[in-house]
Amino acid sequence: MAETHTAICRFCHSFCGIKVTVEDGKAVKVIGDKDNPMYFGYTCVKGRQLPKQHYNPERVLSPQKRVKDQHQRVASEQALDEIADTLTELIEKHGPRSVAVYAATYSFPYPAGSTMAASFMKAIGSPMQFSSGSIDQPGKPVAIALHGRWNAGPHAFSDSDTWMLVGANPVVSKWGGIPQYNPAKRLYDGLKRGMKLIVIDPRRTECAEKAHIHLQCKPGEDPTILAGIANIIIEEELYDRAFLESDADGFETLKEVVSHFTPDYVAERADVDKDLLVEAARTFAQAERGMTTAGTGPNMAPRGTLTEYMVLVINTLCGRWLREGEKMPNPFVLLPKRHGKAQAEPKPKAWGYGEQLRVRDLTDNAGGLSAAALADEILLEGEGQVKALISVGGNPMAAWPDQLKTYEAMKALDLNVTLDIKMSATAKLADYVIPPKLGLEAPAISQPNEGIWFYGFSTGYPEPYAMYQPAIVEPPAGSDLLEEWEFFYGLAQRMGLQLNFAGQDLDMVNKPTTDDLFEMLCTGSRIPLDEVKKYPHGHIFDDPSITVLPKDDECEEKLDIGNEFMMADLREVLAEPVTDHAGYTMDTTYSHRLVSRRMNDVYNSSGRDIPVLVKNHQYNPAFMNPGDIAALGLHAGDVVEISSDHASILGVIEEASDVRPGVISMAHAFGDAPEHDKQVFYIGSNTGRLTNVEKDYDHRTGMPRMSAIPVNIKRVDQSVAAE
Ligand SMILES: Nc1nc2c(c(=O)[nH]1)N[C@H]1C(S)=C(S)[C@@H](COP(=O)(O)OP(=O)(O)OC[C@H]3O[C@@H](n4cnc5c(=O)[nH]c(N)nc54)[C@H](O)[C@@H]3O)O[C@H]1N2
Ligand SMILES: Nc1nc2c(c(=O)[nH]1)N[C@H]1C(S)=C(S)[C@@H](COP(=O)(O)OP(=O)(O)OC[C@H]3O[C@@H](n4cnc5c(=O)[nH]c(N)nc54)[C@H](O)[C@@H]3O)O[C@H]1N2
Ligand code: SF4
Ligand SMILES: [Mo]
Repeated sequence: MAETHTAICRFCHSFCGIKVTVEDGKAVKVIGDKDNPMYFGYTCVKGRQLPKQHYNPERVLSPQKRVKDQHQRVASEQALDEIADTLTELIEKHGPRSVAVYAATYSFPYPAGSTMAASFMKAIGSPMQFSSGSIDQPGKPVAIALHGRWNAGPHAFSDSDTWMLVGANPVVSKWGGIPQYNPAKRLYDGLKRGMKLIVIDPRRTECAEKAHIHLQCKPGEDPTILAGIANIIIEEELYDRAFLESDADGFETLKEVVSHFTPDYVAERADVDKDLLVEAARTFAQAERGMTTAGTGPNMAPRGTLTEYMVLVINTLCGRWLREGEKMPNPFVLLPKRHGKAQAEPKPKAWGYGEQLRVRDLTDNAGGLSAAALADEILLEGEGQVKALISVGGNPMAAWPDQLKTYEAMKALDLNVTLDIKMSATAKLADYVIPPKLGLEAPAISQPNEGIWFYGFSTGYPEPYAMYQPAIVEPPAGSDLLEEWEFFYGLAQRMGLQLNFAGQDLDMVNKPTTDDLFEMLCTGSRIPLDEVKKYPHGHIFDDPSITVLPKDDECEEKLDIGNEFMMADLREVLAEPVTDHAGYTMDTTYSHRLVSRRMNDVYNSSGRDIPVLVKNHQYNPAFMNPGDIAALGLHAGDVVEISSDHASILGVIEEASDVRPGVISMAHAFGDAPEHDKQVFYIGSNTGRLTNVEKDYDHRTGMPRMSAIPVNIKRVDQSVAAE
């Protein structure tokens, strides 16, 4: 018999409200839930494949242990016993720092898992906690630490009359500025209202198509462009003088430094039309409301922190922060009530604290310990060497920069454990693969999408929305699955550890349920979880009485738009020769710049085992401008070698008139270990291999150059892709 349940899609971080048809205990169909007040019935092609994901023949349904290069089924109890023993031994011999956790993409939708992983690490005393956020946009939190956070938050998208997207494509990625909850509809509504969208991107993206102004710039020149925009705003006195006087420091310093970024200089350096640049600055600054936000593109190009800082500077110049008496767009639901004040918060330390990594003088920082240094930490012998790695919902072999180094690191580990649903490129090298329950098999809460408020600015639900979902189907018969939190709890039990979860000591004898843990995560929430559970379609728990409070009398804190480190970085940019196409190293021996991008049908390395999602592309094409392809004597479908100064990968050429000349646009997280390179038409290739983690990296966050990578392209004998 068929029944319908509402649920939260956890294929991606967007958490769409969906309706799932369940027949004979199995999910058979997913559609959008029109009664959901946040998503209005939206789903994407990935979400509609949840049944295929859950019942994928390739899905790992019981723990796997590697015995002489073969993986064998092992009972979860036994896997936990053995892993706990090995960890105990390693900690006794090498200390707790020898154990590292990498909590990645699929930690986000499972907050009990990520919190339990952190509790476990605390209990063993290891500071080596890494997340994929550190190879994503670590410059965001670091820039906020330097500039300061406006306690009440930014202008909302819903009543803005302009928005500027810098290297983000939210319509596809559900990230980067437009609230990621049916962003296409939100953008459509905004444009209909008259919103002026500005996009800065070397590609004419789905968002750029809709933009009032598109600056199709050279990649890697975002600090230059944003400094140029700040300069125009200052020169033309388009800034919010009153706000700057009351709430910002550093105006005169900023003014002096950006004065060198004249429209002529920026136009030449970033190769954008000068008049269009000036129009972009005016359009943004002359509007009443709206933010500038940046995505992964410029964050992965050199100087991501500086880009994020200049984004904040432009917003502050224009006073785009909520003021006293305005309605708080989202005072939170499943988190304690947020009653913002119209003031800057005290600035936390941005870097130089906490754990010191053994390479590149990196420390803990507001963006977290750098996962780009984790392979080094595994390979570098000596005191403190990382011997055990637990990856939670991540795929280092697909996603870490410098894949060949990562490959060596994965093999060098004494204990390599991954919690994954499939035999990923990382799982194939792991000692243990622990498969978890999937999204429809375990309860869910929307709380993580509230929590990302603290990660960036202008992220998270634009209204106080929340939803809970119980488990709606049983895992496949005969499977032996652990939720992510159960894995860490099971280890702790065996290792005799007392875990503290979200501030409370856990009962280490009587195992809690996922719902118990959710209750703990929601302690002190503005709306009790039980209340949220009453609304199967999700609900907006509005309270118009929650308005922005006035500034505290004693508050002297200000936003800093002339931070000394960032101004020094801008001066460094100025000192570079204009002929440099993309950042640090003046090098004209490379003809192209490879830039990052997302593809709609897959999610990082996920989705490639689901036929409908790879019907267009099993691989990640090397998208290039048709003019460039012709100039190089190439044709669509040709296999080429793409070489950086660090490594080479194969690519399959595809024509894309939306890509700027001089640029190759290619998605990440494809490919596998080097012995599979020839299968480029089936598995694509790994762009991460082109990155050198030791060069052109951000000295505060460790973020290496993962976009705007100088490369050369060479046609190769097509038989290299023979298999
Ligand atoms: N060159 C280059 N490198 C990049 C990027 C880039 O643009 N260019 N982007 C970076 C960014 S932004 C990020 S966030 C990282 C991503 O880095 P990672 O998170 O390390 O990579 P993913 O491919 O998302 O890995 C997710 C893994 O989780 C598994 N999985 C799927 N569903 C579940 C589940 O329900 N539970 C569990 N436990 N596992 C599940 C998938 O099978 C997959 O193996 O990559 C970064 N690397
Ligand atoms: N369908 C789908 N959705 C996803 C993902 C996915 O793999 N597939 N991944 C998820 C993840 S992990 C994340 S972090 C988010 C990221 O979300 P976004 O940041 O929106 O990611 P992209 O869509 O890649 O958009 C980045 C844009 O930056 C541009 N770009 C590249 N280099 C530069 C540069 O130097 N300067 C400028 N100005 N632009 C540049 C690219 O052309 C691209 O259009 O998306 C998430 N959503
Ligand atoms: S955007 Fe697609 S994959 Fe992401 S939550 Fe929504 S339906 Fe699921
Ligand atoms: Mo990401």
